[in-house]
Amino acid sequence: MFQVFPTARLRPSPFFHSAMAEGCTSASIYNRMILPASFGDKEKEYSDLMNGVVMWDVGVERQVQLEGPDAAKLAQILSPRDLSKCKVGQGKYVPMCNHDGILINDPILLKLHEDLYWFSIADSDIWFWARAIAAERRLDVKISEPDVSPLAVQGPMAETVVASIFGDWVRDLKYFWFKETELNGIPLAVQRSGWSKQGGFEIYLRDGSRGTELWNIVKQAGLLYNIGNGGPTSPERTESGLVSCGSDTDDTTNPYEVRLGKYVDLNLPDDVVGIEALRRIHAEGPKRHQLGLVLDGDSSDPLSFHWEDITVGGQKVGDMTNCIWSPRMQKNIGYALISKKCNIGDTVVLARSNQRKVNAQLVDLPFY
Ligand code: THG
Repeated sequence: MFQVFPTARLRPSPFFHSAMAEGCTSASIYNRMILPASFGDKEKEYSDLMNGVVMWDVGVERQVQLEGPDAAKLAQILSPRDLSKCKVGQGKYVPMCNHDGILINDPILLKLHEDLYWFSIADSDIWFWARAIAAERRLDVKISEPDVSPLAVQGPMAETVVASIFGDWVRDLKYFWFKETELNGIPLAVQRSGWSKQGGFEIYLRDGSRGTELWNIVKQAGLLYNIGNGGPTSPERTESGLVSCGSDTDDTTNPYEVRLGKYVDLNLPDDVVGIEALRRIHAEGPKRHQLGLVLDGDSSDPLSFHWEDITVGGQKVGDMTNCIWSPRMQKNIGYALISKKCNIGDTVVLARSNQRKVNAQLVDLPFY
């Protein structure tokens, strides 16, 4: 029996003990934390997400908090998406780039007050990055990782469950908008969001000592709808075309290559990190793009744990960055990060690491 020990280097989320008690069987590491991935029945976890409702411990989605007179200024410096119209209570999906225009994270930004923001981050150390940039620019802003951990409720029945807990006001939340609230004195924020396209909410727990209590409240309310356990679901996110920064990207990938160009505003001032590089990349035209792959056959070993070469005529033209069995398509599908010379409709060859060569068609994303 393999065991891991939550420590300062592998921090448990406030929902960790509940997830273990519910029978979590596999996990991933994200932001130096344990991300529960499965509870032993992936088919059920997928079908609960598609047809019912699931709850996920996504406490690994850490918040990088910017607080103080220059918080808004720093938020804009850190992101090439125009934030000038972002309202208090609104969230926005924002690319984050380095000075070379390379994507380093793709957080959701939440504006809590005029001078208080959270970047709800993907898997990379943005806390360091934000502090360094703020110090170099001599900004008056405090940067911290607050005690805030999201619990996701996803699926077509998620709204019913979340409304039964908080009231009908949650039904009026627009996508990525949120409201600060509390439940039995537990401080929370509730947002319409989540890393699936099946609808739902994320409940941001703002007191880590009350994780089990919140878990039990959601579980209890969900019982009526057979709420399932699970975690961010690879087949669904792939079918839905969601980006996983750090999996679908490497350390040379810019936002234009992975369909995030629409979130870049090139007219922003020059002090935005990466904006000059992004203008150059945009003018020259990105060299690669992200397309869908539909693999031939019903290969029994679809999982790709690392990138695999895509070739045409024996020449490498790109990489397959993920691959998974799609229950909806009954095919192995994946993403290609591939030369602009290759396009939708083309057939390519996957030089798979197990030596087998598999043909695949390039298609548009998202699949659904
Ligand atoms: N929720 C919260 N934090 C997060 C994630 C989350 N941090 C890590 C990671 N997920 C951030 N990445 C994404 C990627 C995609 C989306 C959300 C977060 C997403 N994209 C939609 C799409 O691409 O269709 C909508 C984007 C839009 O149009 O605005 O939802 O899930 N708290």
